[in-house]
Amino acid sequence: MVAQPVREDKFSFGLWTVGWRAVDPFGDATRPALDPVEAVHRLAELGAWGITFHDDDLIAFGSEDTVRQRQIDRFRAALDETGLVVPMATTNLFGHPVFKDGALTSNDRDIRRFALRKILRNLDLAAELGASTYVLWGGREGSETDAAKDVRAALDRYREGIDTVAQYVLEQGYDIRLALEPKPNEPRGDIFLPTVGHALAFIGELEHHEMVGLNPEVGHEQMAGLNVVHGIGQALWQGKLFHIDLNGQRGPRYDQDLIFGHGDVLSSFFLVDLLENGGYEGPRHFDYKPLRTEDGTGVWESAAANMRSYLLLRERAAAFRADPRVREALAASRVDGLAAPTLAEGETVTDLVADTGAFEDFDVSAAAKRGYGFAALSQLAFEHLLGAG
Ligand SMILES: [Mn+2]
Repeated sequence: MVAQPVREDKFSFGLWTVGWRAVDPFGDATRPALDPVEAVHRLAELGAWGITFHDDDLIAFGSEDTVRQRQIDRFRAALDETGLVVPMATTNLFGHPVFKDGALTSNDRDIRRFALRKILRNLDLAAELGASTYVLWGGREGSETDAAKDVRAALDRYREGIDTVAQYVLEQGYDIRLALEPKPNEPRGDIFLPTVGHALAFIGELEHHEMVGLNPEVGHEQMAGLNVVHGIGQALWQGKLFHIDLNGQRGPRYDQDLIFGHGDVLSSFFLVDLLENGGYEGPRHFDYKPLRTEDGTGVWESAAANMRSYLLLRERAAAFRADPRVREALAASRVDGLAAPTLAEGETVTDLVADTGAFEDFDVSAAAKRGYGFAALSQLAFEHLLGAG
C-alpha cells in the first residue's frame, strides 16, 4: 500500500499545470478555465503542500490595479483557508506578442525594460506571499535564424537582466533566490541557456552568482537527449539545485510535460533515488500538463498521479538501497571506490610520478580483465522498480 501524499512530502504544482486549457498549435481549448481559488482547494484536498504561479496565471495580462488586487486577495484567502504555501513564483515573459523576440534578450531595448519591470512587480507579490525561489524560464529568449541574434550581445543583456533582478532582491531585502530554467527549444527554434550545463556556466559569470541557481526540468534535459540524472547530479554538486520541475518526456521531440514517471521510468527511479539521498530538501514541484484528452476528472486524477508516482518510486528506491543483495552488488561493482581520492593524503604529483606501482609495475592486463558487474546491479534496480525485488 503506497503512502498518501502529506505536507511533509513538499509536493507542489504550477497553477498553469492543472489550469492548462489544452490549447495546442493545432487545436482549441478542450477544457474550461480553472479558477485559481478552486485549484488551491483541490490541490490541498489531494495532499499537495504548495502552489506556484506565473503573474499572468493569477491575474490576466493588463488587468487594472483594482482587478489585480481583488484576484490576489481571493487567492490569498484560499491559501489561508487551506494552508497551502507559495514556495515559488515566476513571470510570464512568453505569452504576450510583445515578447515574440524575447524579453531580457529582445533586440528592442524598450521591451527589455518592460520585461524587467514585469519581473520586478511580480517579485514584490512573490515576496508578499512568502516565496523563497523565483524562477526565470526564458522561453522566448532565442532565435530561429542565426542572422537575427548576436549571441554574445544577447548573453550580455541576459546577464545584465539577471544581475538587475538580483540587485533588486538584495535592495528590497527579500529572502528569495533566483533559479534559471534551461530548455533547448520550443517555443523558439533555439533557446539561450539550452541545458543545465550552459546555465551553470552562465551563472559563474553573474555579479550575484551566489544567489542564482537552477530549476532544471526533467523533460527539458531529455528533449536535448541528455541524461537528466547526471544533470541534476552536477547541479547538486555545484550547490545549484534550488528547485526542480518533475515531469515525463519520451526522448527528443516536442515538450510533452507528461505525468512524472510516464516517460523514461528508469531515469525517474534513479532521479528520485538521487533527490532522496543526495541532500536535496527543496520542493518536489510538478510541471506537467494533463493530457488534452482529459476532462475535469482527468485533470485531478493526473495531478494525484504525479504524487503517487513519486511516492511509489521513493518506496522502490528505498527498498533498492536496503536490499543486502544490492549492497553486495554495489561493493562488487566498486561503486564506493569512486569516493576514494585518487592521490593519497599528502601525496604530490611528483610522488605519483615516483610510484612505480602506479605505472611501471602496474598489471595493466589483469586490471583490464576485471569485470564491473554493472549488468547484475542494473537488473537489481530494474527488478526493484517493478516491485520484484
Ligand atoms: Mn516542459
